[in-house]
Amino acid sequence: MTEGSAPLTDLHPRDLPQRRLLRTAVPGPRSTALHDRRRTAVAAGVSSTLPVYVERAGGGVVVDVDGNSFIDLGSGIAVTSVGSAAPAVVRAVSAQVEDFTHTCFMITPYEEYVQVCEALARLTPGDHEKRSILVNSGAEAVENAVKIARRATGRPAVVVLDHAYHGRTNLTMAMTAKAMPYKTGFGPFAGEVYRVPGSYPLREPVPLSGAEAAARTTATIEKQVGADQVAALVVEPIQGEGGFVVPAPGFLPALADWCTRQGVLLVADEVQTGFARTGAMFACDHEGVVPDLVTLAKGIAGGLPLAAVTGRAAIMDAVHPGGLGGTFGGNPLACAAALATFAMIAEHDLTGAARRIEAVAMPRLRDLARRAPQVAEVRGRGAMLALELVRPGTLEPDAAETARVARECAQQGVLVLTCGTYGNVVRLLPPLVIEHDLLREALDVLDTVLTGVASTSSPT
Ligand code: PLZ
Repeated sequence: MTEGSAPLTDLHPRDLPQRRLLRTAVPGPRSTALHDRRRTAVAAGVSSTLPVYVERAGGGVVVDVDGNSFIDLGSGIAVTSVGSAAPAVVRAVSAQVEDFTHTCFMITPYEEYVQVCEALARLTPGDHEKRSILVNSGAEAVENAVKIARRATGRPAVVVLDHAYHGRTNLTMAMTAKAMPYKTGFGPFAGEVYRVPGSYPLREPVPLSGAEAAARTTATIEKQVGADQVAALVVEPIQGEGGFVVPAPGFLPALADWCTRQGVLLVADEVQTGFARTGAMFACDHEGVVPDLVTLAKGIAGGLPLAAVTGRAAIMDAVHPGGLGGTFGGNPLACAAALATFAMIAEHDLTGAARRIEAVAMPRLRDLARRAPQVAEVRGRGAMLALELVRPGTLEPDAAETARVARECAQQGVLVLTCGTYGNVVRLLPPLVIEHDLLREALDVLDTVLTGVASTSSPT
């Protein structure tokens, strides 16, 4: 399944021009017609950020049914890090689909599942012995991490942080912080989930070091839950949906130390941050943190649905045979895609590519922040970057301005996403294979939209 050393030209679908091009208004007539049709068939609860209907996507662009070509700064929410329809992924999946599409690993297993688990043991933080289970979505990975942690520790409680996002299933809704749109009206929620403060440097009433913020977190757990009741502390090393919140340095290591002392399992939810996105293979690697369990999804398989829990062998193997599973978990097409994705990350140095994206974008965003008074902070790592928007001169979140920025960028052919507990964060998650000229062009558009002034130069 591993590709030989692929040429650099193999990064994008060959016949898909890497350019921004607007042929119609956004959305165009074909997208508008599809959107009308959709309303009569698709549940209203599923919404779309930008109702342009996609015909093709790859490299750094998404092309819609009206022929508009958008610069993609979203990667389908941090999924297509190797690009959509990455040639190596297409080849691997095409070969696999000819062999077999499904047998169910719980019925008659296959080598690709084992290969993915071997690779995850090698790639994830720490050189201890590890085991993995493959599932279908980030939420399912988090669910399984909690099952495993409870079974291994014999303890009931799960602790999560303010601003956390862990999914939309019943248990993971309880673990997710934000009520609207994720939880409102969907209760009652799973029990034994406790929320405590984390580290959100911009919004601390008093500046706190990472160690001080961690002391607040662990003191709250000790007081309100009791450390000996806690199976797992589940933490996103950089919070995703909650606002691309990078904790103060030292926060994660201090939590890891406390967990070790208390026999609490540290679960790193690397669903959004994983697989080279932040300029390291995993965000925990930036601070040398070695979690007991890691949840993985999104960027793992070049766009195919796959997720995993990887963790210490003794903890993972505490679960009785038959205790974990699912019909589709570790689907062979998704496994083939994952193996091709891992090979692409290594062969094309995509962790380095994420750092190079940061090197291009960060100075531009910092310069922009000096000129755009609504930008309170620029933050993030690698190709996971964000601007938090406020009413100028205050820290009051400005969700309306954030929505305007995303809408106007789209109208100018640049796809950016928003996030944040307060809906006031513009986030940038380009595919790691995006060409730098295309990235610079997208940043020019973002600059114009935020400042109202046409930007011409790229100070890089
Ligand atoms: N953990 C850290 O970021 C998914 C959610 C989009 P699934 N984030 C995008 C939406 O509105 O549904 C996510 C995450 C972290 C878990 C998940 C859940 O992953 O694959 O969406 O279930």
